[in-house]
Amino acid sequence: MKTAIITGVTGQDGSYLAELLLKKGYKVYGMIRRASTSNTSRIDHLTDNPNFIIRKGDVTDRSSIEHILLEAEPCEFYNLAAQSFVPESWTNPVYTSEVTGIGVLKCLEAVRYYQEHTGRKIKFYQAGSSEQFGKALEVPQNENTPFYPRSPYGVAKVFGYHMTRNYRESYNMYALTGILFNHESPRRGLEFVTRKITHTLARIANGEETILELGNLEARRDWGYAKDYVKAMWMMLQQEEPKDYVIATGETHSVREFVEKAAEYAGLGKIKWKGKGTNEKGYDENNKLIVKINKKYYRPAEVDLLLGDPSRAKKELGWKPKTSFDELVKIMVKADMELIKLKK
Ligand code: NAP
Ligand code: G4F
Repeated sequence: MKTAIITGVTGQDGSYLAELLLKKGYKVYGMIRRASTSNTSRIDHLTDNPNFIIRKGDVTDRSSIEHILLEAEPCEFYNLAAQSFVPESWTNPVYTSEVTGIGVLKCLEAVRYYQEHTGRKIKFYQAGSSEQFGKALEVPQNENTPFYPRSPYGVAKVFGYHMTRNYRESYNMYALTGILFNHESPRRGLEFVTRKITHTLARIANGEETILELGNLEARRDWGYAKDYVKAMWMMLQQEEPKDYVIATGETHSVREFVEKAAEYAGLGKIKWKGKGTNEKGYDENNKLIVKINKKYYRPAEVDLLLGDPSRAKKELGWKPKTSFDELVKIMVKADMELIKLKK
């Protein structure tokens, strides 16, 4: 039986990855951090599985990583833990660097030390991000595109990427970074733009909310489905040689397109836009105001356009995204409409 450790198991990706590995017959150790209120809603449905073991820990505390390594004796280690919300990284830049950047180094050091002292080998996955490309120097972005991060979060991810590559090259470790473009799902946190849109529009459609307030409608992202993307993480670690891979759909859409599509699926009809810039407003098919701009959601520095080129992953892993942009929006709106009805 293969054993894997997942840090960040309570997050969107961690929960889908745990499901995938358990289905494949793995024993999964999930690291969770102590919280004063429950943070396990995305994995509660897995806790009856005897092959799913939860251990307390924190990637800023190397000793906690070492304890889990000694107990689990894993063959794969997925580091998904991060302060992952970009705006928060301007509010708490040092904290973000400690968790999202130095946390990677602590995992790498703990794995290196464990390998040296036990003679066992571990395959290490680092959750990299398209935010590393930031103010992208070429379009589309692939594994050779230079990085130009635009936030403390992006900088921390670049640090994690370079550390992972350096541990691979210095210590001959099996360590790689998956450079994943935005991926979403009904389990996405409510502050990220896609889920904020689908959840708020579902509430508006159900008469529980009136307005969706957003920032930059023109930002473009390459959005995929999280379930497709965790499969790519696993596939990367099944290769003979460790290599970094871009995982993306190869399509880009604006926030505006996402809102328009989601409004249609939520039964609000085709949005009519009036006004310009921060005065722009969106009206539903009954001319009711449903979208407006709030300056507080603009960022100090924006990533305007992300578009990934997943050719290497397609060729070498045989991976390709299964879920289209339209399907993704539909899945998320449907899930939020059902959630709102359940709560009623
Ligand atoms: P997420 O939902 O925000 O989950 C982040 C996870 O990290 C949560 O389980 C969180 O625990 C945990 N965590 C935070 N600080 C920690 C610490 N100090 N020690 C241990 N665990 C900690 O993020 P996600 O969307 O699943 O993303 C997973 C990873 O992929 C992250 O590293 C993210 O930066 C990266 N990534 C995501 C995307 C995307 O589009 N989703 C794209 C590229 C890269 P709590 O539940 O207790 O907060
Ligand atoms: O959904 P977002 O907050 O995601 P962002 O910043 O692209 O980061 C996500 O994807 C990264 C991969 O590229 C991950 F590494 C990272 O951990 C995270 O998962 O914002 C997307 C875009 C931005 O351009 C933002 O300015 O949407 C724009 N936006 C417009 N109005 C908004 C809003 N974003 C948020 N969160 N909230 C708004 O009201």
